[in-house]
Amino acid sequence: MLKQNDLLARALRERFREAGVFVVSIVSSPGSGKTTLLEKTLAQFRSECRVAALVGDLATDNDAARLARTEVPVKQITTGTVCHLEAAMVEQALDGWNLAELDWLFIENVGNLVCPSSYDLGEDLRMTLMSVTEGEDKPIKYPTIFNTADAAVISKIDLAPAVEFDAKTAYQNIQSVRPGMKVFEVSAKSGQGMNEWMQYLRRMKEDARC
Ligand SMILES: Nc1nc2c(ncn2[C@@H]2O[C@H](COP(=O)(O)OP(=O)(O)O)[C@@H](O)[C@H]2O)c(=O)[nH]1
Ligand SMILES: [Mg+2]
Repeated sequence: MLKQNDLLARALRERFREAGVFVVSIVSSPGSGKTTLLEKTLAQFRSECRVAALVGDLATDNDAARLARTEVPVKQITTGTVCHLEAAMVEQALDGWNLAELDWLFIENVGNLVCPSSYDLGEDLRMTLMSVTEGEDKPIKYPTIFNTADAAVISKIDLAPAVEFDAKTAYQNIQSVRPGMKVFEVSAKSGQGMNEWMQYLRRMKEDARC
């Protein structure tokens, strides 16, 4: 099953590359701020670049409706009882979209710190979010999700004082499971850290225009 997913993900990655679309996936526990960060990210990109998003949940198309307000193409993937997205689901959701007309594709995975880690979706960049309200120990309790990501975002940084977030411990924990991992502190509410986050994305795509 996993091997089949890997083969499909490899084919997807090749398709994305040929079409010139840069694919970013986001994983985290439910409620850590994936959709909110994506709403802000899509809104910033859409004036200059061609962006689209896929969003996975077990049920409802609430998140797709939220993201669609940014007026970019969005599709919801409902997984039923499955706690992660698979390459086959992504491939199916892309049906009818011309990838060559896109610069960026964002994929919000199902909220879960365990299942998504072992499923390659063909993305170029995988981000793990961890909000300040979840506790500093999540990287060491769920190391695989951090190990399989390219960079981490500490989200809801505006709430750090209210929950007495211990940034030093959080960084130590991230670095202990993934030495050298790049970490961003972001608040999608206040906008703090959004510039650094957007700059990082653009740098990773290596395409100055978009
Ligand atoms: N204070 C604060 N709340 C946030 C931030 N980002 C998201 N939230 C809130 O956290 C809750 C869950 O956010 P959502 O984006 O739906 O998380 P998701 O389940 O990971 O997609 C919502 O009530 C958001 O308004 C943030 O940067 N700061
Ligand atoms: Mg969401």
